[in-house]
Amino acid sequence: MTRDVPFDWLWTNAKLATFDSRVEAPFGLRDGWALAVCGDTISAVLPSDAREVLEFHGEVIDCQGRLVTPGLIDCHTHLVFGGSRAIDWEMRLSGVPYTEIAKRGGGILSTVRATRALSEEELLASALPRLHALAAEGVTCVEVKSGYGLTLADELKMLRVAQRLSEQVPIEISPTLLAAHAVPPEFAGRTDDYVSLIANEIIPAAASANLAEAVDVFCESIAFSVEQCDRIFAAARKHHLGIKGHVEQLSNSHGAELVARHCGWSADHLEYIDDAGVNAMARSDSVAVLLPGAFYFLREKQKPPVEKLRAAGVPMAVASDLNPGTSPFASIRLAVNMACVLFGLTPEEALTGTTRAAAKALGRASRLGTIETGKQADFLVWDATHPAEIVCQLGVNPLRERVFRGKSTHART
Ligand code: DI6
Ligand code: FE
Repeated sequence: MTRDVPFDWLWTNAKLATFDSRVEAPFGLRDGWALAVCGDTISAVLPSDAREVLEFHGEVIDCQGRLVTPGLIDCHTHLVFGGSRAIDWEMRLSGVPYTEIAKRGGGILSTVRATRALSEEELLASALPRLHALAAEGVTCVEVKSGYGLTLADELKMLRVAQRLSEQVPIEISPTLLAAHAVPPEFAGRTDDYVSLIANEIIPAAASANLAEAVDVFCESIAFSVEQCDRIFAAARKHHLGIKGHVEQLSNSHGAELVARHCGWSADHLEYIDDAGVNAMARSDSVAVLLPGAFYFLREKQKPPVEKLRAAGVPMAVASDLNPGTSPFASIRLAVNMACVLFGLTPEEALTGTTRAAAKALGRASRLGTIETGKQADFLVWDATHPAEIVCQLGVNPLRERVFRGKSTHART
């Protein structure tokens, strides 16, 4: 074995879909290659017939030609919540629009009531099955938002639950403070006062307790204005937190430009983004996060302008938006499938959207999202030979082995 590359494990005879942008083949494919792991890090990516591989005497895992991808990253979820919104859905199916249900005190606020009523333990227990479902599909990193507490104590409770999830499941959590999700009933008619509470108290408390990495907002006519979101982002930046925004989902309020102006990690949804928004995103380093689950479930008609985003070179991520009201789907594979069928992404773009681009949308591009030397050893072995197979057929899970930080956490014999 070579002296300069330390290996603990060697995964050989793999079809590596590296998603490394420097590899010119589609999906960054390297057929017949090997992946070396040292501790929790990828220590080398090299051909299976390289001298170092042939001379290695440690633990060798023969992938027998199977497809290996980076661990999947779900970069936008609201997976911690109480209650169910099946009744809302029934109403919407009979013709009542989402905005009307929200105005009647249903929608987000009914989930707020149910979430406030649960203890931290109960909230944790209710979130675990959703997290297990994502992990079983190969998700190794997931963003989790608060936003159903809307008081200092309840937002921090949600963020503590998000943090504790990673003690229960081998997965990396990226916690996001979304106190600006809805105006809580106590602040009805006093949105600016609630924004002050977020900027002056909730953001500083979450930052000092190290419970959030980023701050998100719902920038929409039924939620917070661009000016209010601007105040919240300024507070977030003061505390060195990343910036994310739910923008242009139901109408165009120029939220994407605001995110770009604050050098945000991502602008999410984007169905109604206009040319000025696309251009602003192209100039900034922000990722466009597409959420086809909500588009499908709300039976929206306006699609995000994928061709324009593509032409402008804006990186596109795809996420589940897992939440009780508008995207109740604990499946990243379904989100990728929908991104292709409903939004017109290619399977390569959509899978890049749950690997390399998703890592960037969570400020983790240097550590996660591709199979490259030096990155965290999060990868998946699939019973598949072409990447499109892993998202084409749903209902059968082709995941064979899930490796998180170097260790196998799920193996099918
Ligand atoms: N946009 C969404 O799609 C979710 N939040 C948001 O700002 C919906 C969340 C919910 O309805 O509970
Ligand atoms: Fe969302």
